[in-house]
Amino acid sequence: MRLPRLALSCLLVAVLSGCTDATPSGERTYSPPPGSTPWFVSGPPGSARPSPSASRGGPDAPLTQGVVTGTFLPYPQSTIAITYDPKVVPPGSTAQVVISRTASGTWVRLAVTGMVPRRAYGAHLHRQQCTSVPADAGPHYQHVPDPAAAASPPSVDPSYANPRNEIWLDFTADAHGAATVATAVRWHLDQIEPPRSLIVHAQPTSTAAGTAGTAGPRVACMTLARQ
Ligand SMILES: [Cu+2]
Repeated sequence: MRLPRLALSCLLVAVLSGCTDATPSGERTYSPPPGSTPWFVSGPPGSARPSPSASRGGPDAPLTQGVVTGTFLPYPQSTIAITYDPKVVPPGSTAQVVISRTASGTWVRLAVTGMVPRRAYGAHLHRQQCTSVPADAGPHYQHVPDPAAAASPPSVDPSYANPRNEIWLDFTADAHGAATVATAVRWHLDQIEPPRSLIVHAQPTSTAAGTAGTAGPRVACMTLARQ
């Protein structure tokens, strides 16, 4: 299936420009690309609703598509959706990640509630699952790995650390602390080593050479798939 060029470019720049559909109520919504089929690892459609902890199809289910929802709490109150900085990601705030595999690639949506109103955050999919230690989630998930990052992490070369080779989901919370963003890339997630976490950062993501992909401290983490 080929997406209309306009729709695809709209999705590609959604994070930066807020390219959205406006509902009558004025809320912004994002829809999967036409023809894509969301597939719910956590059960049939309708069963994937916000819960105190993230839900998934099973401990070994790779999340190459599906829905994960979580409520951020400090560790060890939650071991799946963890806030590392309660001032920046308040306990009780929520995140939902939807991943759709499409004919042309992968579409990812992040919806959050309960964040600090009007604050700008960085957010990415990372390689490892969350633990009590923010760094344990590892580097960003990259479609084409930055060879230089193997010897000298993290990847800060903008030719690899960019929103076309990684999944970036930066958002700015509205006056109520909510936000919804979406991005699309032209590749599929690895079935064996999918991204295993969403990391929320304290600042928007840099795109400058030498700091590309960095976004300040890791303030929250939600596990998408266990190892
Ligand atoms: Cu990150």
